Amino acid sequence: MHSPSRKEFVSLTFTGSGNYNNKQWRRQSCWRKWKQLSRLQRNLILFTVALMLVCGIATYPTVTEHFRETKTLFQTYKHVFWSSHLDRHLCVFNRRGALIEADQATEGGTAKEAENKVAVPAVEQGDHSHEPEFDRLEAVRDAFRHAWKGYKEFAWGQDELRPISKSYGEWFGLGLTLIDALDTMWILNLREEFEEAKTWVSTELSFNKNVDVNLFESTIRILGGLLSTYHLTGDALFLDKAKDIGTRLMPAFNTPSKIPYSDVNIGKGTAHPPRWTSDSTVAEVTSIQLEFRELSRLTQDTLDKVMQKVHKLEGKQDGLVPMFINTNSGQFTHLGVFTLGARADSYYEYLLKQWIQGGQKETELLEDYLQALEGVKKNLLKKSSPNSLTFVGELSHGQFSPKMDHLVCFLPGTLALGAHHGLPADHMELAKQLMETCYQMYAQMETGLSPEIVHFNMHEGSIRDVDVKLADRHNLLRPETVESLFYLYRFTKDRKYRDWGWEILQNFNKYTKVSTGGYTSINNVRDPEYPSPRDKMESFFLGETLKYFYLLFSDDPELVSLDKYVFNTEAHPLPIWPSAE
Ligand code: DMJ
Repeated sequence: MHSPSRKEFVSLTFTGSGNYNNKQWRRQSCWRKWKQLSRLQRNLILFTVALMLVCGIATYPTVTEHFRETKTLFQTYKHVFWSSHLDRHLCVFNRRGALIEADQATEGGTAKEAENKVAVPAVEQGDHSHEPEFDRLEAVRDAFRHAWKGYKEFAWGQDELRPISKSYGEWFGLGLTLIDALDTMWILNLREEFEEAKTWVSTELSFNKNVDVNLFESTIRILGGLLSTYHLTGDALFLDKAKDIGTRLMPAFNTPSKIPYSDVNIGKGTAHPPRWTSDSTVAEVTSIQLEFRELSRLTQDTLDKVMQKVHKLEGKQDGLVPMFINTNSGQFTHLGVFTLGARADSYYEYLLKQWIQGGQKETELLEDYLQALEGVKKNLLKKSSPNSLTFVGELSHGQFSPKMDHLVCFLPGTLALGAHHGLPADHMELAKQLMETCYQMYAQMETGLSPEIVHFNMHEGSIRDVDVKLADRHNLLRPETVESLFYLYRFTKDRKYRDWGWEILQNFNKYTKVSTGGYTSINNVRDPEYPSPRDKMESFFLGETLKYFYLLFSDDPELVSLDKYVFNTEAHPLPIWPSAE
Protein backbone atom coordinates (compact mmCIF):
# COMPACT_ATOMS: atom_id res chain seq x y z
CA MET A 1 0.00 0.00 0.00
CA HIS A 2 1.27 3.47 -0.84
CA SER A 3 1.68 5.90 1.95
CA PRO A 4 -1.30 8.28 2.07
CA SER A 5 0.76 11.38 1.44
CA ARG A 6 2.66 10.04 -1.54
CA LYS A 7 1.73 11.39 -5.00
CA GLU A 8 2.84 9.87 -8.28
CA PHE A 9 3.86 11.94 -11.32
CA VAL A 10 4.61 11.24 -14.99
CA SER A 11 7.30 13.68 -16.07
CA LEU A 12 7.04 15.11 -19.63
CA THR A 13 9.85 17.24 -21.10
CA PHE A 14 9.47 19.36 -24.22
CA THR A 15 12.47 20.42 -26.27
CA GLY A 16 12.66 23.18 -28.85
CA SER A 17 12.99 26.90 -28.77
CA GLY A 18 9.93 28.96 -27.85
CA ASN A 19 6.33 27.82 -27.42
CA TYR A 20 4.77 29.86 -30.18
CA ASN A 21 7.00 28.58 -33.01
CA ASN A 22 6.68 25.08 -31.79
CA LYS A 23 2.85 25.22 -31.82
CA GLN A 24 2.77 26.75 -35.30
CA TRP A 25 5.02 24.06 -36.64
CA ARG A 26 2.87 21.32 -35.16
CA ARG A 27 -0.32 22.83 -36.59
CA GLN A 28 1.13 22.98 -40.11
CA SER A 29 2.55 19.50 -39.89
CA CYS A 30 -0.81 18.01 -38.75
CA TRP A 31 -2.69 19.69 -41.61
CA ARG A 32 -0.15 18.34 -44.12
CA LYS A 33 -0.54 14.82 -42.76
CA TRP A 34 -4.37 15.08 -42.91
CA LYS A 35 -4.21 16.13 -46.58
CA GLN A 36 -1.99 13.16 -47.37
CA LEU A 37 -4.65 10.70 -46.14
CA SER A 38 -6.99 8.93 -48.58
CA ARG A 39 -10.71 9.89 -48.57
CA LEU A 40 -11.58 6.51 -47.00
CA GLN A 41 -9.05 7.02 -44.21
CA ARG A 42 -10.36 10.52 -43.49
CA ASN A 43 -13.97 9.32 -43.41
CA LEU A 44 -13.07 6.52 -41.06
CA ILE A 45 -11.36 8.93 -38.64
CA LEU A 46 -14.28 11.39 -38.77
CA PHE A 47 -16.76 8.58 -38.11
CA THR A 48 -14.75 7.33 -35.11
CA VAL A 49 -14.53 10.83 -33.62
CA ALA A 50 -18.30 11.35 -34.09
CA LEU A 51 -19.02 7.99 -32.42
CA MET A 52 -16.84 8.88 -29.45
CA LEU A 53 -18.65 12.20 -29.08
CA VAL A 54 -22.08 10.51 -29.04
CA CYS A 55 -20.92 7.95 -26.45
CA GLY A 56 -19.39 10.72 -24.35
CA ILE A 57 -22.65 12.70 -24.28
CA ALA A 58 -24.72 9.61 -23.46
CA THR A 59 -22.56 8.59 -20.47
CA TYR A 60 -21.99 12.13 -19.17
CA PRO A 61 -24.46 12.00 -16.21
CA THR A 62 -23.10 8.66 -14.94
CA VAL A 63 -19.56 9.88 -15.17
CA THR A 64 -20.30 13.11 -13.33
CA GLU A 65 -22.31 11.25 -10.69
CA HIS A 66 -19.46 8.82 -10.21
CA PHE A 67 -17.06 11.73 -10.00
CA ARG A 68 -19.26 13.48 -7.45
CA GLU A 69 -19.48 10.35 -5.28
CA THR A 70 -15.79 9.73 -5.53
CA LYS A 71 -15.07 13.34 -4.63
CA THR A 72 -17.26 13.15 -1.51
CA LEU A 73 -15.55 9.96 -0.58
CA PHE A 74 -12.12 11.48 -0.97
CA GLN A 75 -13.15 14.42 1.15
CA THR A 76 -14.43 12.06 3.80
CA TYR A 77 -11.44 9.82 3.95
CA LYS A 78 -8.67 12.25 3.14
CA HIS A 79 -6.13 9.94 4.70
CA VAL A 80 -6.97 7.06 2.40
CA PHE A 81 -5.63 7.07 -1.17
CA TRP A 82 -5.18 4.55 -3.99
CA SER A 83 -4.86 0.98 -2.73
CA SER A 84 -7.43 -1.74 -2.09
CA HIS A 85 -8.42 0.14 1.06
CA LEU A 86 -10.05 2.68 -1.20
CA ASP A 87 -11.97 -0.07 -2.98
CA ARG A 88 -13.42 -1.18 0.33
CA HIS A 89 -14.66 2.29 1.11
CA LEU A 90 -16.11 2.59 -2.36
CA CYS A 91 -18.04 -0.61 -1.82
CA VAL A 92 -19.51 0.63 1.44
CA PHE A 93 -20.49 3.83 -0.27
CA ASN A 94 -21.95 2.23 -3.34
CA ARG A 95 -24.08 -0.26 -1.46
CA ARG A 96 -26.37 2.64 -0.79
CA GLY A 97 -27.48 2.26 -4.38
CA ALA A 98 -29.23 -0.96 -3.45
CA LEU A 99 -31.60 0.60 -0.97
CA ILE A 100 -35.26 0.01 -0.60
CA GLU A 101 -36.90 3.03 -2.26
CA ALA A 102 -33.55 3.85 -3.78
CA ASP A 103 -33.63 7.57 -4.34
CA GLN A 104 -30.38 9.03 -5.49
CA ALA A 105 -31.71 12.51 -4.83
CA THR A 106 -31.10 11.92 -1.12
CA GLU A 107 -27.41 11.55 -1.57
CA GLY A 108 -27.16 14.99 0.05
CA GLY A 109 -27.85 13.10 3.26
CA THR A 110 -24.88 10.95 2.53
CA ALA A 111 -22.65 13.97 2.18
CA LYS A 112 -23.89 15.16 5.57
CA GLU A 113 -23.15 11.78 7.09
CA ALA A 114 -19.71 12.03 5.59
CA GLU A 115 -19.19 15.39 7.28
CA ASN A 116 -20.24 13.96 10.61
CA LYS A 117 -17.85 11.11 10.14
CA VAL A 118 -14.93 13.51 10.13
CA ALA A 119 -16.17 14.77 13.50
CA VAL A 120 -15.56 11.40 15.19
CA PRO A 121 -13.35 11.94 18.24
CA ALA A 122 -9.64 11.41 17.71
CA VAL A 123 -9.56 8.25 19.77
CA GLU A 124 -11.49 6.40 17.04
CA GLN A 125 -9.52 7.97 14.18
CA GLY A 126 -5.94 8.32 13.15
CA ASP A 127 -3.63 5.39 13.53
CA HIS A 128 -6.42 2.81 13.71
CA SER A 129 -7.46 3.56 10.14
CA HIS A 130 -5.54 0.65 8.63
CA GLU A 131 -7.41 -1.90 10.72
CA PRO A 132 -10.49 -3.63 9.31
CA GLU A 133 -12.28 -3.07 12.63
CA PHE A 134 -11.95 0.68 12.10
CA ASP A 135 -14.07 0.37 8.93
CA ARG A 136 -16.57 -1.85 10.69
CA LEU A 137 -16.97 0.45 13.68
CA GLU A 138 -17.43 3.34 11.28
CA ALA A 139 -20.03 1.35 9.36
CA VAL A 140 -22.00 0.82 12.57
CA ARG A 141 -21.84 4.52 13.40
CA ASP A 142 -22.96 5.26 9.85
CA ALA A 143 -25.88 2.88 10.27
CA PHE A 144 -26.83 4.52 13.55
CA ARG A 145 -26.64 8.01 12.04
CA HIS A 146 -28.81 6.87 9.17
CA ALA A 147 -31.41 5.36 11.51
CA TRP A 148 -31.32 8.49 13.66
CA LYS A 149 -31.69 10.77 10.64
CA GLY A 150 -35.02 9.10 9.80
CA TYR A 151 -36.19 9.17 13.41
CA LYS A 152 -35.24 12.81 13.82
CA GLU A 153 -36.88 13.94 10.62
CA PHE A 154 -40.12 11.99 10.75
CA ALA A 155 -40.69 10.72 14.30
CA TRP A 156 -38.85 12.96 16.74
CA GLY A 157 -40.06 12.38 20.31
CA GLN A 158 -42.50 9.65 19.19
CA ASP A 159 -42.24 5.94 19.93
CA GLU A 160 -41.25 4.40 16.59
CA LEU A 161 -40.27 5.53 13.11
CA ARG A 162 -42.29 4.38 10.10
CA PRO A 163 -39.55 4.98 7.55
CA ILE A 164 -41.39 4.16 4.32
CA SER A 165 -44.40 6.37 4.98
CA LYS A 166 -42.10 8.92 6.62
CA SER A 167 -44.28 9.00 9.70
CA TYR A 168 -44.38 7.39 13.13
CA GLY A 169 -46.22 4.93 15.29
CA GLU A 170 -47.22 5.41 18.93
CA TRP A 171 -47.28 2.63 21.51
CA PHE A 172 -46.92 4.32 24.90
CA GLY A 173 -46.36 7.88 23.67
CA LEU A 174 -43.11 8.18 25.62
CA GLY A 175 -40.41 8.65 22.98
CA LEU A 176 -39.48 4.96 23.18
CA THR A 177 -36.85 4.93 20.42
CA LEU A 178 -35.14 8.02 21.78
CA ILE A 179 -34.86 6.61 25.30
CA ASP A 180 -33.87 3.14 24.11
CA ALA A 181 -31.08 4.70 22.01
CA LEU A 182 -29.55 7.01 24.66
CA ASP A 183 -26.82 4.70 25.95
CA THR A 184 -26.09 3.43 22.43
CA MET A 185 -25.21 6.99 21.39
CA TRP A 186 -23.01 7.31 24.44
CA ILE A 187 -21.20 4.04 23.71
CA LEU A 188 -20.82 4.86 19.99
CA ASN A 189 -19.41 8.25 20.98
CA LEU A 190 -22.08 10.18 19.06
CA ARG A 191 -22.06 13.10 21.43
CA GLU A 192 -23.92 15.61 19.27
CA GLU A 193 -26.87 13.26 18.81
CA PHE A 194 -26.74 12.34 22.50
CA GLU A 195 -26.94 16.00 23.59
CA GLU A 196 -30.00 16.64 21.38
CA ALA A 197 -31.71 13.62 22.87
CA LYS A 198 -30.77 14.62 26.42
CA THR A 199 -32.32 18.05 25.86
CA TRP A 200 -35.54 16.34 24.82
CA VAL A 201 -35.49 14.15 27.94
CA SER A 202 -34.98 17.15 30.20
CA THR A 203 -37.52 19.46 28.53
CA GLU A 204 -40.19 17.26 26.92
CA LEU A 205 -40.32 13.86 28.58
CA SER A 206 -43.14 13.58 31.08
CA PHE A 207 -44.50 10.38 32.62
CA ASN A 208 -47.49 12.20 34.03
CA LYS A 209 -49.75 10.88 31.31
CA ASN A 210 -53.02 9.05 31.28
CA VAL A 211 -51.65 6.13 29.30
CA ASP A 212 -51.55 2.35 29.70
CA VAL A 213 -48.08 0.89 29.36
CA ASN A 214 -46.91 -2.70 29.38
CA LEU A 215 -44.93 -3.31 32.59
CA PHE A 216 -42.28 -5.53 30.99
CA GLU A 217 -41.67 -3.45 27.87
CA SER A 218 -41.52 -0.15 29.69
CA THR A 219 -39.24 -1.63 32.36
CA ILE A 220 -36.68 -3.12 29.99
CA ARG A 221 -36.70 -0.23 27.49
CA ILE A 222 -37.45 2.92 29.51
CA LEU A 223 -36.42 2.16 33.08
CA GLY A 224 -33.46 0.08 31.85
CA GLY A 225 -32.44 2.72 29.28
CA LEU A 226 -32.56 5.58 31.81
CA LEU A 227 -30.71 3.67 34.51
CA SER A 228 -27.90 2.57 32.24
CA THR A 229 -27.54 6.07 30.79
CA TYR A 230 -27.28 7.37 34.34
CA HIS A 231 -24.54 4.88 35.16
CA LEU A 232 -22.58 5.57 31.97
CA THR A 233 -22.83 9.37 32.14
CA GLY A 234 -23.25 10.09 35.87
CA ASP A 235 -25.94 12.63 34.94
CA ALA A 236 -28.62 12.78 37.67
CA LEU A 237 -31.28 13.81 35.14
CA PHE A 238 -31.53 10.19 34.02
CA LEU A 239 -31.71 8.83 37.56
CA ASP A 240 -34.54 11.24 38.42
CA LYS A 241 -36.47 10.16 35.36
CA ALA A 242 -35.79 6.50 36.17
CA LYS A 243 -37.14 6.95 39.71
CA ASP A 244 -40.21 8.69 38.33
CA ILE A 245 -41.14 5.92 35.87
CA GLY A 246 -40.16 3.19 38.38
CA THR A 247 -42.51 4.61 41.01
CA ARG A 248 -45.33 4.93 38.52
CA LEU A 249 -44.94 1.27 37.52
CA MET A 250 -45.17 -0.06 41.09
CA PRO A 251 -49.01 -0.34 41.18
CA ALA A 252 -48.58 -3.36 38.89
CA PHE A 253 -47.53 -5.33 41.98
CA ASN A 254 -50.82 -4.76 43.83
CA THR A 255 -52.23 -8.17 42.96
CA PRO A 256 -53.67 -10.89 45.21
CA SER A 257 -50.69 -13.12 44.41
CA LYS A 258 -47.98 -10.44 44.19
CA ILE A 259 -47.35 -11.69 40.66
CA PRO A 260 -47.56 -8.37 38.76
CA TYR A 261 -50.23 -7.32 36.28
CA SER A 262 -49.08 -6.83 32.72
CA ASP A 263 -50.39 -3.25 32.26
CA VAL A 264 -50.19 -0.04 34.27
CA ASN A 265 -51.73 3.38 33.76
CA ILE A 266 -48.76 5.53 34.75
CA GLY A 267 -50.87 8.69 35.06
CA LYS A 268 -53.68 7.24 37.20
CA GLY A 269 -51.61 4.74 39.17
CA THR A 270 -53.88 1.81 38.34
CA ALA A 271 -52.90 -1.57 36.98
CA HIS A 272 -54.70 -4.46 35.33
CA PRO A 273 -54.13 -7.66 33.36
CA PRO A 274 -54.76 -7.72 29.60
CA ARG A 275 -58.49 -7.38 28.72
CA TRP A 276 -58.86 -11.01 27.70
CA THR A 277 -57.16 -12.85 30.60
CA SER A 278 -55.81 -12.54 34.13
CA ASP A 279 -52.61 -14.30 33.08
CA SER A 280 -49.24 -12.61 32.74
CA THR A 281 -46.47 -14.23 30.70
CA VAL A 282 -43.68 -15.80 32.71
CA ALA A 283 -40.91 -13.95 30.88
CA GLU A 284 -42.63 -10.66 31.58
CA VAL A 285 -42.95 -11.09 35.33
CA THR A 286 -39.49 -12.56 35.80
CA SER A 287 -37.55 -10.19 33.51
CA ILE A 288 -37.99 -6.87 35.28
CA GLN A 289 -35.84 -7.68 38.30
CA LEU A 290 -32.43 -6.44 37.14
CA GLU A 291 -33.87 -2.97 36.60
CA PHE A 292 -36.01 -2.63 39.74
CA ARG A 293 -33.40 -4.23 41.97
CA GLU A 294 -30.94 -1.69 40.66
CA LEU A 295 -33.36 1.19 41.16
CA SER A 296 -33.92 0.61 44.84
CA ARG A 297 -33.44 -1.82 47.67
CA LEU A 298 -37.10 -1.35 48.65
CA THR A 299 -38.36 -2.49 45.30
CA GLN A 300 -35.84 -5.32 45.39
CA ASP A 301 -37.84 -7.06 48.13
CA THR A 302 -41.02 -6.87 46.11
CA LEU A 303 -39.29 -8.12 43.00
CA ASP A 304 -37.36 -10.89 44.71
CA LYS A 305 -40.68 -12.23 46.02
CA VAL A 306 -41.74 -12.91 42.43
CA MET A 307 -38.60 -14.97 41.81
CA GLN A 308 -38.97 -16.82 45.12
CA LYS A 309 -42.58 -17.67 44.27
CA VAL A 310 -41.68 -18.89 40.81
CA HIS A 311 -38.81 -20.89 42.32
CA LYS A 312 -41.28 -22.93 44.38
CA LEU A 313 -44.12 -23.29 41.88
CA GLU A 314 -45.51 -26.61 40.69
CA GLY A 315 -45.77 -27.23 36.98
CA LYS A 316 -42.15 -27.06 35.86
CA GLN A 317 -40.57 -29.88 33.90
CA ASP A 318 -36.87 -30.42 34.66
CA GLY A 319 -36.53 -26.74 35.47
CA LEU A 320 -38.39 -25.58 32.35
CA VAL A 321 -41.31 -23.24 33.02
CA PRO A 322 -44.72 -22.92 31.32
CA MET A 323 -45.37 -19.66 29.49
CA PHE A 324 -48.16 -18.11 31.63
CA ILE A 325 -48.79 -17.34 35.28
CA ASN A 326 -52.05 -16.18 36.84
CA THR A 327 -52.03 -12.92 38.78
CA ASN A 328 -54.90 -14.02 41.09
CA SER A 329 -53.82 -17.53 42.00
CA GLY A 330 -50.10 -17.03 41.48
CA GLN A 331 -49.99 -20.41 39.69
CA PHE A 332 -48.68 -21.39 36.24
CA THR A 333 -51.40 -21.84 33.63
CA HIS A 334 -51.44 -23.50 30.17
CA LEU A 335 -49.31 -26.29 31.62
CA GLY A 336 -47.26 -28.67 29.53
CA VAL A 337 -45.93 -26.28 26.89
CA PHE A 338 -42.22 -25.42 27.07
CA THR A 339 -40.12 -23.10 24.95
CA LEU A 340 -37.06 -20.90 25.21
CA GLY A 341 -38.66 -18.55 22.69
CA ALA A 342 -41.40 -15.95 23.02
CA ARG A 343 -43.02 -15.57 26.48
CA ALA A 344 -40.39 -17.55 28.37
CA ASP A 345 -36.99 -16.55 26.94
CA SER A 346 -35.76 -13.90 29.34
CA TYR A 347 -36.88 -15.86 32.43
CA TYR A 348 -33.83 -18.06 31.83
CA GLU A 349 -31.64 -15.11 30.89
CA TYR A 350 -32.50 -13.23 34.11
CA LEU A 351 -31.87 -16.22 36.39
CA LEU A 352 -28.22 -16.07 35.40
CA LYS A 353 -27.98 -12.29 35.16
CA GLN A 354 -29.57 -11.58 38.55
CA TRP A 355 -27.14 -14.04 40.09
CA ILE A 356 -24.27 -12.12 38.44
CA GLN A 357 -25.73 -8.70 39.32
CA GLY A 358 -26.02 -9.63 43.02
CA GLY A 359 -22.43 -10.83 43.31
CA GLN A 360 -23.12 -14.55 42.75
CA LYS A 361 -24.64 -15.04 46.19
CA GLU A 362 -28.28 -15.86 45.46
CA THR A 363 -27.91 -19.58 45.09
CA GLU A 364 -31.58 -20.26 44.33
CA LEU A 365 -31.24 -18.29 41.11
CA LEU A 366 -28.17 -20.27 40.08
CA GLU A 367 -29.83 -23.57 40.97
CA ASP A 368 -32.85 -22.71 38.86
CA TYR A 369 -30.60 -21.69 35.95
CA LEU A 370 -28.51 -24.86 36.07
CA GLN A 371 -31.55 -27.06 36.44
CA ALA A 372 -33.25 -25.35 33.50
CA LEU A 373 -30.19 -25.96 31.33
CA GLU A 374 -30.34 -29.65 32.18
CA GLY A 375 -34.02 -29.51 31.20
CA VAL A 376 -33.07 -27.93 27.87
CA LYS A 377 -30.47 -30.61 27.17
CA LYS A 378 -32.83 -33.42 28.12
CA ASN A 379 -36.01 -32.21 26.39
CA LEU A 380 -35.31 -29.56 23.78
CA LEU A 381 -31.84 -30.02 22.30
CA LYS A 382 -31.64 -31.91 18.98
CA LYS A 383 -29.56 -32.11 15.78
CA SER A 384 -30.71 -31.22 12.30
CA SER A 385 -30.13 -33.01 9.03
CA PRO A 386 -28.06 -32.94 6.84
CA ASN A 387 -25.54 -30.69 8.64
CA SER A 388 -26.05 -31.75 12.25
CA LEU A 389 -26.78 -28.26 13.53
CA THR A 390 -27.59 -28.23 17.24
CA PHE A 391 -30.90 -26.49 17.88
CA VAL A 392 -33.40 -25.83 20.68
CA GLY A 393 -36.92 -26.96 19.82
CA GLU A 394 -40.18 -26.85 21.81
CA LEU A 395 -42.22 -29.33 23.81
CA SER A 396 -46.00 -29.46 23.86
CA HIS A 397 -47.59 -32.06 26.14
CA GLY A 398 -44.73 -34.48 25.60
CA GLN A 399 -44.59 -33.89 21.85
CA PHE A 400 -41.33 -32.42 20.48
CA SER A 401 -41.52 -29.75 17.79
CA PRO A 402 -38.37 -28.73 15.84
CA LYS A 403 -39.49 -25.09 15.88
CA MET A 404 -37.02 -22.45 16.98
CA ASP A 405 -37.72 -18.71 17.32
CA HIS A 406 -34.98 -16.26 16.44
CA LEU A 407 -35.52 -15.02 20.00
CA VAL A 408 -33.82 -18.22 21.26
CA CYS A 409 -30.55 -16.92 19.81
CA PHE A 410 -29.97 -15.02 23.06
CA LEU A 411 -28.99 -18.40 24.52
CA PRO A 412 -25.46 -18.83 23.08
CA GLY A 413 -24.51 -15.46 24.55
CA THR A 414 -26.06 -16.21 27.93
CA LEU A 415 -24.35 -19.63 28.08
CA ALA A 416 -21.00 -18.02 27.24
CA LEU A 417 -21.55 -15.35 29.91
CA GLY A 418 -22.21 -18.06 32.50
CA ALA A 419 -19.04 -19.94 31.52
CA HIS A 420 -17.08 -16.68 31.83
CA HIS A 421 -18.40 -16.33 35.38
CA GLY A 422 -17.21 -19.78 36.35
CA LEU A 423 -20.00 -22.14 35.26
CA PRO A 424 -18.97 -25.45 33.63
CA ALA A 425 -16.88 -25.29 30.45
CA ASP A 426 -19.37 -27.43 28.54
CA HIS A 427 -21.72 -24.40 28.62
CA MET A 428 -19.23 -22.69 26.34
CA GLU A 429 -19.13 -25.71 24.03
CA LEU A 430 -22.91 -25.67 23.73
CA ALA A 431 -22.79 -21.90 23.20
CA LYS A 432 -20.45 -22.36 20.22
CA GLN A 433 -22.67 -25.02 18.65
CA LEU A 434 -25.81 -22.92 19.03
CA MET A 435 -23.99 -19.86 17.73
CA GLU A 436 -23.23 -21.71 14.50
CA THR A 437 -26.92 -22.63 14.21
CA CYS A 438 -28.08 -19.04 14.73
CA TYR A 439 -25.61 -17.87 12.09
CA GLN A 440 -26.93 -20.53 9.68
CA MET A 441 -30.45 -19.17 10.23
CA TYR A 442 -29.12 -16.07 8.44
CA ALA A 443 -26.69 -17.64 5.99
CA GLN A 444 -29.18 -20.15 4.58
CA MET A 445 -31.70 -17.46 3.62
CA GLU A 446 -31.63 -15.77 0.21
CA THR A 447 -31.23 -12.31 1.77
CA GLY A 448 -28.75 -13.52 4.38
CA LEU A 449 -31.20 -12.36 7.07
CA SER A 450 -32.91 -14.69 9.53
CA PRO A 451 -36.66 -15.20 9.60
CA GLU A 452 -38.61 -14.84 12.85
CA ILE A 453 -39.10 -18.62 13.21
CA VAL A 454 -37.49 -21.66 11.57
CA HIS A 455 -38.30 -25.36 11.58
CA PHE A 456 -35.34 -27.73 11.50
CA ASN A 457 -35.32 -30.91 9.45
CA MET A 458 -34.46 -34.01 11.43
CA HIS A 459 -35.09 -36.78 8.91
CA GLU A 460 -32.03 -38.42 7.44
CA GLY A 461 -31.58 -37.49 3.80
CA SER A 462 -33.11 -34.03 4.16
CA ILE A 463 -31.83 -31.64 1.54
CA ARG A 464 -31.43 -28.66 3.85
CA ASP A 465 -31.46 -28.02 7.58
CA VAL A 466 -33.93 -25.19 7.78
CA ASP A 467 -37.51 -24.72 6.56
CA VAL A 468 -39.48 -21.52 6.93
CA LYS A 469 -43.27 -21.32 6.90
CA LEU A 470 -44.87 -18.55 4.86
CA ALA A 471 -46.14 -16.73 7.94
CA ASP A 472 -42.69 -16.80 9.61
CA ARG A 473 -40.60 -15.16 6.91
CA HIS A 474 -40.38 -11.73 8.46
CA ASN A 475 -37.36 -10.07 10.05
CA LEU A 476 -37.93 -7.37 12.68
CA LEU A 477 -34.27 -6.19 12.89
CA ARG A 478 -33.94 -8.24 16.06
CA PRO A 479 -30.70 -8.30 18.06
CA GLU A 480 -30.35 -11.80 19.58
CA THR A 481 -27.85 -13.29 17.14
CA VAL A 482 -25.66 -10.19 17.07
CA GLU A 483 -25.87 -10.09 20.88
CA SER A 484 -24.57 -13.65 21.12
CA LEU A 485 -21.85 -12.98 18.52
CA PHE A 486 -20.65 -10.15 20.76
CA TYR A 487 -20.37 -12.42 23.83
CA LEU A 488 -18.75 -15.23 21.86
CA TYR A 489 -16.16 -12.90 20.35
CA ARG A 490 -15.39 -11.22 23.70
CA PHE A 491 -14.69 -14.55 25.36
CA THR A 492 -13.04 -16.55 22.55
CA LYS A 493 -11.49 -13.84 20.32
CA ASP A 494 -12.33 -16.08 17.36
CA ARG A 495 -12.53 -13.70 14.38
CA LYS A 496 -15.16 -15.75 12.60
CA TYR A 497 -17.77 -14.29 14.94
CA ARG A 498 -16.87 -10.80 13.81
CA ASP A 499 -16.95 -11.85 10.17
CA TRP A 500 -20.41 -13.37 10.62
CA GLY A 501 -21.58 -10.16 12.25
CA TRP A 502 -20.11 -8.11 9.43
CA GLU A 503 -22.01 -10.20 6.88
CA ILE A 504 -25.24 -9.64 8.80
CA LEU A 505 -24.70 -5.88 9.05
CA GLN A 506 -24.09 -5.70 5.30
CA ASN A 507 -27.33 -7.55 4.66
CA PHE A 508 -29.27 -5.23 6.95
CA ASN A 509 -27.82 -2.39 4.90
CA LYS A 510 -28.71 -4.07 1.64
CA TYR A 511 -32.27 -5.14 2.36
CA THR A 512 -33.64 -3.01 5.20
CA LYS A 513 -32.06 0.41 4.82
CA VAL A 514 -34.48 3.09 3.62
CA SER A 515 -32.74 5.75 1.59
CA THR A 516 -34.61 8.67 3.09
CA GLY A 517 -33.59 7.67 6.62
CA GLY A 518 -34.14 4.73 8.94
CA TYR A 519 -34.29 0.96 8.58
CA THR A 520 -37.41 -1.10 8.15
CA SER A 521 -38.46 -4.55 9.25
CA ILE A 522 -39.30 -6.74 6.24
CA ASN A 523 -41.87 -9.41 5.42
CA ASN A 524 -39.86 -11.86 3.38
CA VAL A 525 -36.26 -12.84 4.00
CA ARG A 526 -36.48 -15.37 1.17
CA ASP A 527 -37.04 -12.85 -1.59
CA PRO A 528 -34.01 -10.69 -2.28
CA GLU A 529 -35.82 -9.04 -5.21
CA TYR A 530 -38.66 -7.81 -3.03
CA PRO A 531 -38.18 -8.34 0.70
CA SER A 532 -41.38 -6.35 1.20
CA PRO A 533 -40.80 -3.58 3.76
CA ARG A 534 -43.15 -3.51 6.77
CA ASP A 535 -42.62 0.21 7.40
CA LYS A 536 -41.48 -0.03 11.01
CA MET A 537 -38.19 0.51 12.77
CA GLU A 538 -38.38 -1.14 16.18
CA SER A 539 -36.75 0.79 19.04
CA PHE A 540 -34.57 -2.22 19.83
CA PHE A 541 -32.76 -1.83 16.51
CA LEU A 542 -31.09 1.28 17.96
CA GLY A 543 -31.19 0.16 21.58
CA GLU A 544 -29.79 -3.32 21.01
CA THR A 545 -28.87 -4.45 17.51
CA LEU A 546 -26.57 -1.56 16.58
CA LYS A 547 -25.07 -1.42 20.07
CA TYR A 548 -24.13 -5.10 19.96
CA PHE A 549 -22.67 -4.68 16.46
CA TYR A 550 -20.45 -1.90 17.76
CA LEU A 551 -19.33 -3.84 20.80
CA LEU A 552 -18.65 -6.88 18.60
CA PHE A 553 -16.25 -4.87 16.40
CA SER A 554 -14.63 -2.90 19.21
CA ASP A 555 -11.21 -4.08 20.40
CA ASP A 556 -11.63 -2.45 23.78
CA PRO A 557 -12.70 -5.01 26.42
CA GLU A 558 -13.24 -2.14 28.85
CA LEU A 559 -15.95 -0.67 26.63
CA VAL A 560 -18.72 -2.00 28.88
CA SER A 561 -16.62 -4.59 30.69
CA LEU A 562 -18.47 -7.84 31.29
CA ASP A 563 -16.81 -8.06 34.70
CA LYS A 564 -18.36 -4.77 35.76
CA TYR A 565 -21.70 -4.68 33.97
CA VAL A 566 -24.54 -7.00 33.16
CA PHE A 567 -26.79 -6.18 30.19
CA ASN A 568 -30.51 -6.21 30.75
CA THR A 569 -32.59 -7.99 28.11
CA GLU A 570 -32.84 -4.76 26.10
CA ALA A 571 -29.02 -4.35 26.00
CA HIS A 572 -28.88 -1.69 28.69
CA PRO A 573 -25.80 -2.28 30.87
CA LEU A 574 -26.36 -2.15 34.63
CA PRO A 575 -23.53 -2.37 37.16
CA ILE A 576 -22.66 -5.59 38.93
CA TRP A 577 -23.02 -4.71 42.59
CA PRO A 578 -19.82 -4.27 44.58
CA SER A 579 -19.18 -7.38 46.69
CA ALA A 580 -19.81 -5.56 49.99
CA GLU A 581 -23.47 -5.24 49.02
C1 DMJ B 1 -36.39 -6.89 22.93
O1 DMJ B 1 -37.37 -6.05 23.36
C2 DMJ B 1 -35.78 -7.65 24.06
O2 DMJ B 1 -34.56 -8.17 23.67
C3 DMJ B 1 -36.65 -8.75 24.56
O3 DMJ B 1 -36.02 -9.53 25.55
C4 DMJ B 1 -37.05 -9.66 23.42
N1 DMJ B 1 -37.59 -8.95 22.33
C5 DMJ B 1 -36.92 -7.77 21.85
C6 DMJ B 1 -35.87 -7.99 20.80
O4 DMJ B 1 -36.06 -9.00 19.96
